[in-house]
Amino acid sequence: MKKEAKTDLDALIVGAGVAGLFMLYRLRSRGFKARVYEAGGDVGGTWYWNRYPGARCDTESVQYSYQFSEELQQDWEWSERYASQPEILRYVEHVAERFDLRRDVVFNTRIVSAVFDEEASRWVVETDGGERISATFCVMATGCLSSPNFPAFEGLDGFDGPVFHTGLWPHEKVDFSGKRVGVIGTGSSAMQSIPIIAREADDVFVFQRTAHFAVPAHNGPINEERVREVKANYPQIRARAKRSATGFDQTFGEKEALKVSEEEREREFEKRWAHGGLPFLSAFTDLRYSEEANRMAGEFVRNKIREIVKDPETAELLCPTTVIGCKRLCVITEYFEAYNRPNVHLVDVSESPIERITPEGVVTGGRVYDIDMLILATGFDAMTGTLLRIDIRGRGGRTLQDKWKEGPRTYLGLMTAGFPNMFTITGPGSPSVLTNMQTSIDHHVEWIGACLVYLRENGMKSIEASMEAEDAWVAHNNEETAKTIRYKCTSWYLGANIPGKPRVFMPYIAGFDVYSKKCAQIVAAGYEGFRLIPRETDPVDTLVGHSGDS
Ligand code: NA7
Repeated sequence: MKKEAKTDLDALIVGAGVAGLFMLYRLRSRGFKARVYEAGGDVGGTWYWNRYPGARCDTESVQYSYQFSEELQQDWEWSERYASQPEILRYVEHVAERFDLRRDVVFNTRIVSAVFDEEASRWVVETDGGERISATFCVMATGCLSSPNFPAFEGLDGFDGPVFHTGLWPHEKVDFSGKRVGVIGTGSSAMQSIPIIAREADDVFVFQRTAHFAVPAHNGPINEERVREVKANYPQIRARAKRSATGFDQTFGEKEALKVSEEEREREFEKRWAHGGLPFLSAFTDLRYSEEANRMAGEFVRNKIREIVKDPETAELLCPTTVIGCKRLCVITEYFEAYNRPNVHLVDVSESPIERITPEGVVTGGRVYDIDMLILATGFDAMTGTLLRIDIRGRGGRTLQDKWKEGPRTYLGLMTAGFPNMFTITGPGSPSVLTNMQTSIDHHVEWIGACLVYLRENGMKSIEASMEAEDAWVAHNNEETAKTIRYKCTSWYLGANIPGKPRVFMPYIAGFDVYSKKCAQIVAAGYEGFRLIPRETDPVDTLVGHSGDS
């Protein structure tokens, strides 16, 4: 028999990463009783799991930080321009400690199901330990990249040595010395870890299916003058970030690459290459829309790779042929240089895929690559993977798996019709992974926090996206995506890295600035497109904003 559900919570939050912890803080500060359930052994989310060597944020540390507490942002000292995983984890732990958050987090506990009880208007959530908890609201702070992708390589289980996934890295140091290490994948995780592994290992074999674009981080000790300036101007910096398309305070080029001279174009690319990081993609306004402009930016990077990598054949293999910015641009430290080492070997698996794994190693192109240790840097079932692994059932017992079988459908990436009182932080349909995650998380947490206060103050028991508003939002998303050239190549944004996953461009592409303005307008119009149901009344008479759905 199922245990009786505990019913003491206003809100149950899934995930104690950057988003879930802030959600807890915000709801607590607004007088709600909230609790977080976390599969990991401590706080940190992404930064708890991704402990592979070289793991580092691709957002500058001074901008990859919470903004809800002025004291916190003034007190915390980052040591590097781009913080490493251990430092970010220490920061998140510090936040948990400083605001006494851990007392409301249940660790080592995975949520396996969440079922909406329509009569009680509450979510009944079950843990992997069989505990059942009921809460009025359920907030999924489950992260965008939290379900590691394990490709179905034949023979993987029979491999003789240890196998690690970068997204589930062990807590203990992995010793590569004297080892022949195989790395499958060449996305950010691989690019960050390969140069470090190569310093220790005897040999590193990198199995590359697609060459990814990357720009240098130019990481180093943080510039004290910059820190002083940032700390003196945090309100303005945060405000500028919120007014930008990317959620970063950065310089955006205002010209079109196709409308300037070759010299000016090269100068701008050089300047951005020398500055380092993701702002490279904002050099010109047409890089995301014009294939020709994009090709020019791509060619600039390819020429850099050709300059860095000494062996011309290897250099050519490392040169991406896709659209730059289509797959997530990687921000690297000495990745291409690693191929100048005699112990790093690039294996092209684009034409002849990995056939199988034997006890000795990796088989491709009819050859066995003998290795002692295998690293899967094979990415994630992004944005929907974690949500769809939970048995989520909304009105009429409809599962989220069923509702999203053709791809995710949401209103603003915050809610999905038929699943009242369930929110997704940085869910599909919101700018999320195309922005500074901290800006997007901050926005969603504040939006949800204010929404719950509004419901309480107005005597509402539930809120739900209307089907009509959701359909319109999905259509708007698709229209915006179709305008860009990002849609034309394979990436995890499109679900293309997971066999059988519907091809839907998941993040909202029109920019954080446009998006957050829309969210504010919707609230100002009385939560337009949402259905709010008062306590103790007939739902049919109480439609707010857009009316009616199925
Ligand atoms: P990514 O960027 O998804 O990279 C995964 C890599 O694994 C990529 O190079 C894939 O090749 C490769 N891959 C996946 N499956 C296979 C198979 N079956 N055979 C060969 N190669 C394969 O994940 P990361 O962890 O590096 O980065 C994720 C995000 O974290 C990143 O975007 C940042 O936002 C932070 P493909 O390119 O699909 O051909």
